[in-house]
Amino acid sequence: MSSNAQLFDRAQRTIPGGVNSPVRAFRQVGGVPRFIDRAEGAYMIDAEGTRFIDYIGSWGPMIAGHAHPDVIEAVQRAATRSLSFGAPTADEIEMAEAICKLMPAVEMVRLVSSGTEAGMSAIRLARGFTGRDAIVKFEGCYHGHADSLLVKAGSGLLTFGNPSSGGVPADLAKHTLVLEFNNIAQIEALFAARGPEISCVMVEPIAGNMNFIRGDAAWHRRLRELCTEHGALLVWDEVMTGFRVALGGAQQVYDIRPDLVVMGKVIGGGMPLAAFGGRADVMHKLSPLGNVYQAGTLSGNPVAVAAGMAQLRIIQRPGFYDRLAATTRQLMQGLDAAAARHGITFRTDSEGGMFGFYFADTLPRNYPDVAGADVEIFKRFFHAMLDRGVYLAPSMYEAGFLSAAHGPDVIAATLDAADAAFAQIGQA
Ligand code: KE4
Repeated sequence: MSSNAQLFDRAQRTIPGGVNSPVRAFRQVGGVPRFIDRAEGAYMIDAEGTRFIDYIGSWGPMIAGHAHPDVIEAVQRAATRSLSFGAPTADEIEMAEAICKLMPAVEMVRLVSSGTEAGMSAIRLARGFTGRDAIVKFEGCYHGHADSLLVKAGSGLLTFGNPSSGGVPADLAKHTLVLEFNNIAQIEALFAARGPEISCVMVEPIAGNMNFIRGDAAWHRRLRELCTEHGALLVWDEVMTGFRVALGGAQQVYDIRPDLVVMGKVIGGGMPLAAFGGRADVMHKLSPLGNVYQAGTLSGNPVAVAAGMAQLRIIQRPGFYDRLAATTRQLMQGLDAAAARHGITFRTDSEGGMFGFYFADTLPRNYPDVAGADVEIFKRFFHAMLDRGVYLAPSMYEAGFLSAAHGPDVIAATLDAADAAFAQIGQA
Protein backbone atom coordinates (compact mmCIF):
# COMPACT_ATOMS: atom_id res chain seq x y z
CA MET A 1 0.00 0.00 0.00
CA SER A 2 1.49 3.36 -1.06
CA SER A 3 1.50 6.23 1.41
CA ASN A 4 -0.02 9.62 0.58
CA ALA A 5 3.50 11.03 0.27
CA GLN A 6 4.56 8.27 -2.12
CA LEU A 7 1.45 8.78 -4.23
CA PHE A 8 1.97 12.55 -4.25
CA ASP A 9 5.61 12.17 -5.37
CA ARG A 10 4.56 9.80 -8.12
CA ALA A 11 1.58 11.92 -9.20
CA GLN A 12 3.77 15.00 -9.65
CA ARG A 13 5.81 13.24 -12.33
CA THR A 14 2.92 13.07 -14.78
CA ILE A 15 0.22 15.47 -13.47
CA PRO A 16 1.03 19.18 -13.01
CA GLY A 17 1.25 19.76 -9.25
CA GLY A 18 0.16 16.14 -8.79
CA VAL A 19 -3.51 17.10 -8.98
CA ASN A 20 -6.21 17.56 -11.56
CA SER A 21 -7.56 20.68 -9.87
CA PRO A 22 -5.26 23.16 -8.07
CA VAL A 23 -6.99 23.52 -4.69
CA ARG A 24 -6.48 19.78 -4.05
CA ALA A 25 -2.71 20.31 -3.82
CA PHE A 26 -2.85 21.79 -0.28
CA ARG A 27 -0.67 24.70 -1.48
CA GLN A 28 -2.27 27.24 0.88
CA VAL A 29 -2.12 24.99 3.96
CA GLY A 30 1.04 23.03 3.20
CA GLY A 31 1.57 19.36 3.80
CA VAL A 32 0.76 16.29 1.73
CA PRO A 33 -2.65 15.96 0.09
CA ARG A 34 -4.62 12.91 1.14
CA PHE A 35 -5.20 10.52 -1.75
CA ILE A 36 -8.72 9.22 -1.23
CA ASP A 37 -9.37 5.53 -1.75
CA ARG A 38 -13.12 5.41 -1.02
CA ALA A 39 -15.88 7.23 0.80
CA GLU A 40 -19.19 6.39 2.42
CA GLY A 41 -21.75 8.60 4.12
CA ALA A 42 -19.95 11.44 5.92
CA TYR A 43 -16.56 9.72 5.73
CA MET A 44 -13.63 9.49 3.32
CA ILE A 45 -10.84 6.93 3.71
CA ASP A 46 -7.43 7.75 2.30
CA ALA A 47 -4.77 5.53 0.72
CA GLU A 48 -3.29 4.80 4.17
CA GLY A 49 -6.63 3.67 5.53
CA THR A 50 -7.14 6.81 7.63
CA ARG A 51 -10.79 7.80 7.99
CA PHE A 52 -11.88 11.44 7.85
CA ILE A 53 -15.15 13.22 8.49
CA ASP A 54 -15.61 14.99 5.16
CA TYR A 55 -16.66 18.68 5.09
CA ILE A 56 -15.83 19.13 1.40
CA GLY A 57 -18.25 16.64 -0.14
CA SER A 58 -16.47 16.97 -3.49
CA TRP A 59 -16.93 20.80 -3.13
CA GLY A 60 -20.70 20.49 -2.85
CA PRO A 61 -22.08 17.58 -4.92
CA MET A 62 -22.25 14.90 -2.20
CA ILE A 63 -25.24 16.39 -0.33
CA ALA A 64 -26.90 13.00 0.18
CA GLY A 65 -23.66 11.56 1.55
CA HIS A 66 -21.00 9.51 -0.21
CA ALA A 67 -21.99 6.30 -2.00
CA HIS A 68 -25.70 6.74 -1.25
CA PRO A 69 -27.25 3.38 -2.23
CA ASP A 70 -30.00 5.00 -4.34
CA VAL A 71 -27.41 6.95 -6.36
CA ILE A 72 -25.04 4.02 -6.78
CA GLU A 73 -27.85 1.71 -7.84
CA ALA A 74 -29.12 4.26 -10.38
CA VAL A 75 -25.64 4.59 -11.88
CA GLN A 76 -25.16 0.82 -12.03
CA ARG A 77 -28.53 0.37 -13.70
CA ALA A 78 -27.87 3.11 -16.28
CA ALA A 79 -24.37 1.85 -17.03
CA THR A 80 -25.69 -1.54 -18.13
CA ARG A 81 -27.52 0.23 -20.99
CA SER A 82 -24.22 1.72 -22.27
CA LEU A 83 -22.51 4.87 -21.03
CA SER A 84 -23.32 7.41 -23.74
CA PHE A 85 -25.37 7.70 -26.92
CA GLY A 86 -24.85 11.21 -28.35
CA ALA A 87 -28.57 11.26 -28.89
CA PRO A 88 -31.50 12.55 -26.80
CA THR A 89 -32.95 10.41 -24.02
CA ALA A 90 -36.21 10.50 -22.06
CA ASP A 91 -34.29 10.86 -18.79
CA GLU A 92 -32.85 14.21 -19.91
CA ILE A 93 -36.41 15.48 -20.24
CA GLU A 94 -37.16 14.28 -16.71
CA MET A 95 -34.10 16.13 -15.38
CA ALA A 96 -34.92 19.32 -17.31
CA GLU A 97 -38.49 19.22 -15.98
CA ALA A 98 -37.22 18.66 -12.43
CA ILE A 99 -34.83 21.63 -12.63
CA CYS A 100 -37.55 23.87 -14.09
CA LYS A 101 -39.90 22.80 -11.29
CA LEU A 102 -37.36 23.37 -8.50
CA MET A 103 -35.53 26.50 -9.70
CA PRO A 104 -38.00 29.44 -9.67
CA ALA A 105 -36.28 31.46 -12.41
CA VAL A 106 -35.69 28.54 -14.80
CA GLU A 107 -38.23 28.15 -17.63
CA MET A 108 -35.85 26.26 -19.95
CA VAL A 109 -32.50 24.59 -19.29
CA ARG A 110 -29.59 23.02 -21.12
CA LEU A 111 -27.42 20.34 -19.56
CA VAL A 112 -23.61 20.47 -19.85
CA SER A 113 -20.69 18.71 -18.17
CA SER A 114 -19.16 21.23 -15.77
CA GLY A 115 -19.89 24.48 -13.99
CA THR A 116 -17.22 26.15 -16.10
CA GLU A 117 -18.98 25.09 -19.28
CA ALA A 118 -22.31 26.27 -17.89
CA GLY A 119 -20.93 29.68 -16.87
CA MET A 120 -19.07 30.16 -20.13
CA SER A 121 -22.21 29.32 -22.10
CA ALA A 122 -24.37 31.63 -20.00
CA ILE A 123 -22.21 34.69 -20.69
CA ARG A 124 -22.01 33.86 -24.42
CA LEU A 125 -25.82 33.60 -24.41
CA ALA A 126 -26.14 36.93 -22.54
CA ARG A 127 -23.83 38.60 -25.08
CA GLY A 128 -25.73 37.05 -27.98
CA PHE A 129 -29.15 37.98 -26.60
CA THR A 130 -28.24 41.61 -25.82
CA GLY A 131 -25.72 42.22 -28.61
CA ARG A 132 -23.40 43.74 -26.02
CA ASP A 133 -19.84 42.70 -25.14
CA ALA A 134 -19.27 43.87 -21.55
CA ILE A 135 -19.87 41.62 -18.59
CA VAL A 136 -19.73 42.49 -14.88
CA LYS A 137 -18.46 40.18 -12.14
CA PHE A 138 -17.36 40.73 -8.55
CA GLU A 139 -13.97 40.39 -6.87
CA GLY A 140 -13.69 37.07 -5.07
CA CYS A 141 -16.46 35.35 -6.99
CA TYR A 142 -15.44 32.35 -9.07
CA HIS A 143 -17.50 31.18 -12.02
CA GLY A 144 -15.22 28.53 -13.47
CA HIS A 145 -12.15 29.04 -15.62
CA ALA A 146 -13.55 30.45 -18.87
CA ASP A 147 -11.24 33.17 -20.20
CA SER A 148 -13.71 36.03 -19.76
CA LEU A 149 -14.16 35.13 -16.12
CA LEU A 150 -10.47 34.88 -15.14
CA VAL A 151 -10.24 38.64 -14.80
CA LYS A 152 -9.30 40.91 -11.91
CA ALA A 153 -10.37 44.47 -11.29
CA GLY A 154 -9.05 47.12 -13.61
CA SER A 155 -7.11 50.12 -12.38
CA GLY A 156 -10.22 52.18 -11.70
CA LEU A 157 -13.81 51.52 -10.81
CA LEU A 158 -15.10 52.10 -14.33
CA THR A 159 -12.16 50.67 -16.21
CA PHE A 160 -12.28 47.24 -17.73
CA GLY A 161 -10.47 44.29 -16.19
CA ASN A 162 -7.06 42.71 -16.62
CA PRO A 163 -6.34 38.97 -16.91
CA SER A 164 -6.04 37.16 -13.57
CA SER A 165 -4.47 34.17 -15.30
CA GLY A 166 -1.76 33.58 -17.84
CA GLY A 167 -3.08 32.85 -21.29
CA VAL A 168 -6.07 35.18 -21.13
CA PRO A 169 -5.77 37.85 -23.85
CA ALA A 170 -5.96 41.42 -22.56
CA ASP A 171 -8.20 42.13 -25.55
CA LEU A 172 -10.74 39.71 -24.08
CA ALA A 173 -10.30 40.59 -20.40
CA LYS A 174 -10.97 44.24 -21.18
CA HIS A 175 -14.64 43.38 -21.73
CA THR A 176 -15.00 42.25 -18.13
CA LEU A 177 -15.62 44.78 -15.38
CA VAL A 178 -14.86 43.68 -11.82
CA LEU A 179 -16.52 45.45 -8.88
CA GLU A 180 -16.61 44.94 -5.13
CA PHE A 181 -19.09 42.41 -3.75
CA ASN A 182 -21.91 44.01 -1.72
CA ASN A 183 -21.08 47.54 -2.95
CA ILE A 184 -24.24 49.30 -4.16
CA ALA A 185 -22.57 52.65 -4.93
CA GLN A 186 -20.12 51.01 -7.36
CA ILE A 187 -22.74 49.14 -9.38
CA GLU A 188 -24.94 52.25 -9.57
CA ALA A 189 -22.00 54.34 -10.80
CA LEU A 190 -21.08 51.71 -13.38
CA PHE A 191 -24.54 51.45 -14.85
CA ALA A 192 -24.83 55.24 -14.90
CA ALA A 193 -21.61 55.46 -16.88
CA ARG A 194 -21.71 52.35 -19.07
CA GLY A 195 -25.15 50.77 -18.78
CA PRO A 196 -25.77 50.45 -22.55
CA GLU A 197 -22.53 48.41 -22.92
CA ILE A 198 -23.36 45.77 -20.31
CA SER A 199 -24.66 42.38 -21.46
CA CYS A 200 -24.90 40.81 -18.03
CA VAL A 201 -24.03 40.96 -14.36
CA MET A 202 -22.84 37.59 -13.07
CA VAL A 203 -22.77 36.92 -9.35
CA GLU A 204 -22.64 34.16 -6.76
CA PRO A 205 -25.68 35.12 -4.61
CA ILE A 206 -23.88 33.72 -1.57
CA ALA A 207 -20.19 33.70 -2.42
CA GLY A 208 -18.57 30.34 -1.71
CA ASN A 209 -15.19 30.97 -3.37
CA MET A 210 -13.95 33.59 -0.95
CA ASN A 211 -14.99 31.58 2.08
CA PHE A 212 -18.77 32.07 2.77
CA ILE A 213 -20.04 35.62 2.21
CA ARG A 214 -23.71 36.53 1.96
CA GLY A 215 -24.80 38.98 -0.71
CA ASP A 216 -26.81 41.69 1.05
CA ALA A 217 -30.49 41.44 0.10
CA ALA A 218 -30.58 45.18 -0.69
CA TRP A 219 -27.58 44.80 -2.98
CA HIS A 220 -29.15 41.88 -4.80
CA ARG A 221 -32.41 43.83 -5.21
CA ARG A 222 -30.42 46.76 -6.66
CA LEU A 223 -28.59 44.47 -9.11
CA ARG A 224 -31.97 43.15 -10.24
CA GLU A 225 -33.42 46.67 -10.67
CA LEU A 226 -30.40 48.03 -12.57
CA CYS A 227 -30.24 45.06 -14.95
CA THR A 228 -33.94 45.44 -15.72
CA GLU A 229 -33.62 49.21 -16.17
CA HIS A 230 -30.65 48.95 -18.56
CA GLY A 231 -31.60 45.81 -20.50
CA ALA A 232 -28.75 43.74 -19.08
CA LEU A 233 -29.25 40.15 -17.96
CA LEU A 234 -28.84 39.19 -14.31
CA VAL A 235 -27.00 35.86 -14.14
CA TRP A 236 -26.94 34.03 -10.81
CA ASP A 237 -24.19 31.48 -10.51
CA GLU A 238 -25.83 28.85 -8.30
CA VAL A 239 -23.36 26.11 -9.10
CA MET A 240 -22.57 26.01 -5.39
CA THR A 241 -25.72 27.47 -3.76
CA GLY A 242 -28.22 25.70 -6.01
CA PHE A 243 -29.99 22.84 -4.20
CA ARG A 244 -27.42 23.45 -1.41
CA VAL A 245 -28.65 26.45 0.61
CA ALA A 246 -32.29 25.49 -0.04
CA LEU A 247 -34.21 23.21 -2.40
CA GLY A 248 -34.85 26.25 -4.62
CA GLY A 249 -31.32 27.57 -4.12
CA ALA A 250 -30.55 31.18 -3.29
CA GLN A 251 -33.50 32.24 -5.45
CA GLN A 252 -35.72 30.77 -2.73
CA VAL A 253 -33.67 32.38 0.07
CA TYR A 254 -33.71 35.88 -1.46
CA ASP A 255 -36.95 35.64 -3.48
CA ILE A 256 -35.21 37.24 -6.47
CA ARG A 257 -35.56 36.03 -10.04
CA PRO A 258 -32.40 36.30 -12.17
CA ASP A 259 -32.69 36.07 -15.97
CA LEU A 260 -30.24 33.17 -16.20
CA VAL A 261 -29.05 30.64 -13.61
CA VAL A 262 -25.89 28.56 -13.70
CA MET A 263 -26.10 25.23 -11.88
CA GLY A 264 -23.92 22.22 -11.16
CA LYS A 265 -22.51 20.07 -8.35
CA VAL A 266 -25.62 18.75 -6.52
CA ILE A 267 -27.53 18.11 -9.78
CA GLY A 268 -24.84 15.69 -10.91
CA GLY A 269 -24.78 13.65 -7.70
CA GLY A 270 -20.99 13.50 -8.04
CA MET A 271 -20.97 12.85 -11.79
CA PRO A 272 -19.94 15.41 -14.46
CA LEU A 273 -23.23 17.24 -14.97
CA ALA A 274 -24.05 20.96 -14.83
CA ALA A 275 -26.65 23.19 -16.41
CA PHE A 276 -27.65 26.71 -17.34
CA GLY A 277 -31.17 27.97 -17.81
CA GLY A 278 -33.62 30.77 -17.25
CA ARG A 279 -36.01 32.91 -19.26
CA ALA A 280 -37.41 30.99 -22.24
CA ASP A 281 -37.04 33.99 -24.57
CA VAL A 282 -33.32 34.13 -23.73
CA MET A 283 -32.81 30.35 -24.00
CA HIS A 284 -34.47 30.36 -27.45
CA LYS A 285 -31.36 32.19 -28.72
CA LEU A 286 -29.40 28.95 -28.32
CA SER A 287 -28.56 26.73 -31.26
CA PRO A 288 -30.31 24.99 -32.97
CA LEU A 289 -33.12 27.57 -32.46
CA GLY A 290 -31.01 30.72 -32.40
CA ASN A 291 -27.57 31.93 -33.40
CA VAL A 292 -25.72 31.40 -30.10
CA TYR A 293 -23.77 28.19 -30.52
CA GLN A 294 -23.25 25.78 -27.64
CA ALA A 295 -22.72 22.01 -27.77
CA GLY A 296 -21.20 19.00 -25.99
CA THR A 297 -20.46 15.35 -26.74
CA LEU A 298 -21.39 14.24 -23.24
CA SER A 299 -24.01 16.88 -22.48
CA GLY A 300 -26.92 15.19 -20.69
CA ASN A 301 -24.90 11.99 -20.34
CA PRO A 302 -27.32 9.20 -19.35
CA VAL A 303 -25.22 7.85 -16.47
CA ALA A 304 -24.65 11.34 -15.05
CA VAL A 305 -28.35 12.11 -15.42
CA ALA A 306 -29.21 8.89 -13.60
CA ALA A 307 -26.95 9.89 -10.69
CA GLY A 308 -28.34 13.43 -10.65
CA MET A 309 -31.96 12.35 -10.79
CA ALA A 310 -31.45 9.86 -7.96
CA GLN A 311 -29.99 12.63 -5.82
CA LEU A 312 -32.71 15.12 -6.81
CA ARG A 313 -35.29 12.59 -5.61
CA ILE A 314 -33.48 12.26 -2.28
CA ILE A 315 -33.27 16.02 -1.63
CA GLN A 316 -36.99 16.44 -2.34
CA ARG A 317 -37.90 14.18 0.56
CA PRO A 318 -39.89 16.02 3.27
CA GLY A 319 -37.69 17.77 5.84
CA PHE A 320 -34.40 17.16 4.01
CA TYR A 321 -33.30 20.81 4.15
CA ASP A 322 -34.73 21.51 7.59
CA ARG A 323 -32.59 18.71 8.99
CA LEU A 324 -29.53 19.67 6.95
CA ALA A 325 -29.75 23.35 8.00
CA ALA A 326 -30.35 22.45 11.65
CA THR A 327 -27.32 20.15 11.71
CA THR A 328 -25.16 22.81 10.07
CA ARG A 329 -26.29 25.43 12.59
CA GLN A 330 -25.58 23.00 15.43
CA LEU A 331 -22.05 22.51 14.10
CA MET A 332 -21.50 26.28 13.81
CA GLN A 333 -22.78 26.92 17.34
CA GLY A 334 -20.55 24.16 18.68
CA LEU A 335 -17.48 25.56 16.91
CA ASP A 336 -18.24 29.08 18.19
CA ALA A 337 -18.56 27.74 21.76
CA ALA A 338 -15.34 25.71 21.51
CA ALA A 339 -13.39 28.69 20.16
CA ALA A 340 -14.76 30.92 22.93
CA ARG A 341 -13.76 28.37 25.59
CA HIS A 342 -10.18 28.66 24.36
CA GLY A 343 -10.16 32.42 23.85
CA ILE A 344 -9.85 32.18 20.06
CA THR A 345 -11.34 35.03 17.98
CA PHE A 346 -13.63 33.15 15.66
CA ARG A 347 -16.91 33.65 13.75
CA THR A 348 -19.13 31.36 11.68
CA ASP A 349 -21.99 31.67 9.25
CA SER A 350 -24.12 29.18 7.34
CA GLU A 351 -27.14 28.76 5.06
CA GLY A 352 -28.68 25.37 4.50
CA GLY A 353 -25.87 22.85 4.17
CA MET A 354 -23.11 25.38 3.37
CA PHE A 355 -20.94 27.20 5.90
CA GLY A 356 -17.88 29.34 6.51
CA PHE A 357 -15.69 30.11 9.50
CA TYR A 358 -13.27 32.99 10.07
CA PHE A 359 -10.54 33.77 12.55
CA ALA A 360 -11.82 37.32 12.86
CA ASP A 361 -14.29 39.13 15.13
CA THR A 362 -16.63 40.23 12.34
CA LEU A 363 -18.13 38.41 9.39
CA PRO A 364 -16.50 39.35 6.07
CA ARG A 365 -18.57 41.33 3.56
CA ASN A 366 -16.19 41.29 0.59
CA TYR A 367 -12.91 39.97 -0.73
CA PRO A 368 -10.60 42.43 1.08
CA ASP A 369 -12.20 41.38 4.39
CA VAL A 370 -11.30 37.75 3.72
CA ALA A 371 -7.86 38.55 2.31
CA GLY A 372 -7.10 40.41 5.54
CA ALA A 373 -7.81 37.38 7.73
CA ASP A 374 -5.08 35.48 9.57
CA VAL A 375 -4.04 32.67 7.21
CA GLU A 376 -1.43 31.33 9.63
CA ILE A 377 -3.94 30.47 12.36
CA PHE A 378 -6.22 29.00 9.67
CA LYS A 379 -3.39 26.70 8.54
CA ARG A 380 -2.72 25.57 12.11
CA PHE A 381 -6.41 24.88 12.68
CA PHE A 382 -6.73 23.02 9.38
CA HIS A 383 -3.89 20.65 10.25
CA ALA A 384 -4.93 20.28 13.89
CA MET A 385 -8.34 19.12 12.62
CA LEU A 386 -6.91 16.94 9.85
CA ASP A 387 -4.65 15.23 12.38
CA ARG A 388 -7.81 14.47 14.40
CA GLY A 389 -9.70 12.99 11.43
CA VAL A 390 -11.67 16.02 10.25
CA TYR A 391 -11.15 17.03 6.62
CA LEU A 392 -11.90 20.74 6.09
CA ALA A 393 -11.36 22.72 2.89
CA PRO A 394 -7.57 23.21 2.47
CA SER A 395 -7.98 26.94 1.85
CA MET A 396 -9.50 29.82 3.81
CA TYR A 397 -11.03 30.99 0.53
CA GLU A 398 -13.39 28.00 0.39
CA ALA A 399 -16.74 27.22 1.97
CA GLY A 400 -17.61 24.00 3.79
CA PHE A 401 -20.39 21.51 3.09
CA LEU A 402 -22.46 19.02 5.08
CA SER A 403 -24.48 16.07 3.88
CA ALA A 404 -27.57 14.27 5.10
CA ALA A 405 -25.15 11.61 6.41
CA HIS A 406 -23.62 14.05 8.93
CA GLY A 407 -25.59 12.76 11.92
CA PRO A 408 -25.33 13.64 15.63
CA ASP A 409 -22.41 11.26 16.18
CA VAL A 410 -20.46 12.87 13.32
CA ILE A 411 -21.13 16.37 14.68
CA ALA A 412 -20.15 15.31 18.21
CA ALA A 413 -16.88 13.79 16.95
CA THR A 414 -16.17 16.96 14.95
CA LEU A 415 -16.73 19.18 17.98
CA ASP A 416 -14.51 16.99 20.16
CA ALA A 417 -11.74 17.37 17.56
CA ALA A 418 -12.36 21.13 17.38
CA ASP A 419 -12.09 21.53 21.14
CA ALA A 420 -8.67 19.86 21.11
CA ALA A 421 -7.63 21.77 17.97
CA PHE A 422 -8.56 25.16 19.46
CA ALA A 423 -6.68 24.23 22.65
CA GLN A 424 -3.65 23.34 20.54
CA ILE A 425 -3.61 26.49 18.40
CA GLY A 426 -4.44 28.68 21.39
CA GLN A 427 -1.14 27.67 22.96
CA ALA A 428 0.94 28.49 19.85
P1 KE4 B 1 -16.57 23.38 -12.25
O1 KE4 B 1 -16.10 23.78 -13.64
O2 KE4 B 1 -15.43 23.20 -11.27
O3 KE4 B 1 -17.54 22.20 -12.27
O4 KE4 B 1 -17.48 24.61 -11.69
C1 KE4 B 1 -16.92 25.89 -11.64
C2 KE4 B 1 -17.66 26.71 -10.61
C3 KE4 B 1 -18.57 27.65 -11.05
N1 KE4 B 1 -19.26 28.42 -10.18
C4 KE4 B 1 -19.08 28.29 -8.84
C5 KE4 B 1 -19.86 29.17 -7.91
C6 KE4 B 1 -18.16 27.33 -8.33
O5 KE4 B 1 -17.99 27.22 -7.00
C7 KE4 B 1 -17.44 26.53 -9.23
C8 KE4 B 1 -16.42 25.51 -8.75
N2 KE4 B 1 -16.15 25.50 -7.35
C9 KE4 B 1 -14.84 25.04 -6.96
C10 KE4 B 1 -14.75 25.16 -5.43
N3 KE4 B 1 -14.26 26.43 -5.04
C11 KE4 B 1 -14.58 23.63 -7.43
C12 KE4 B 1 -13.37 22.98 -6.81
C13 KE4 B 1 -12.17 23.01 -7.74
O6 KE4 B 1 -11.97 24.00 -8.47
O7 KE4 B 1 -11.42 22.03 -7.67
